[in-house]
Amino acid sequence: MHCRRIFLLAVSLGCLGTAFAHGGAMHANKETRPLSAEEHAFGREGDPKKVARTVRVGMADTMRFSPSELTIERGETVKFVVRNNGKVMHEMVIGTMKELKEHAAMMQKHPGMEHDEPYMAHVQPGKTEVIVWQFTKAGEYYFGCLVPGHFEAGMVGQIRVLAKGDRK
Ligand SMILES: [Cu+2]
Repeated sequence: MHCRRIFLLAVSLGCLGTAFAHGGAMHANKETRPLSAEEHAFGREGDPKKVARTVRVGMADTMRFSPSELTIERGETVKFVVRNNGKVMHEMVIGTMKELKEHAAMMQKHPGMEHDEPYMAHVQPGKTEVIVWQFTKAGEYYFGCLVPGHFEAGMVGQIRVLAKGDRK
């Protein structure tokens, strides 16, 4: 259902032409539009004014994120500064493993598909993008690169969200 919504979004954006291609002009939108109030299993879009932590994430053509394991406290608003150190396009998409798997499968089927959501960053080689996300629920979540083939090659990391007091 989630993926279907993204797909419909992609189709409608497709009509606007290529200016909205992957990682392009949509980011201007992202900065000026109001915060999304949409609740996901893994939280909601974070308010840039309430960032509690900044986490730098690197992406490489070895199909790895670094770091690939993150521990976050429930309620924290995290600013991810995502840098692509490679020579090909990479993405960071936050989600549950089920969502990421479904979405990766869809990206394989429709490689040119355009998608953008507050929990994604599409990063051109040598560039840096930002995601601000608030993790409202404790649990095990993931972040993956959904450029076709990358997730399947192991380009995935884990985010553990701990309830206060859980940290060992
Ligand atoms: Cu990638």
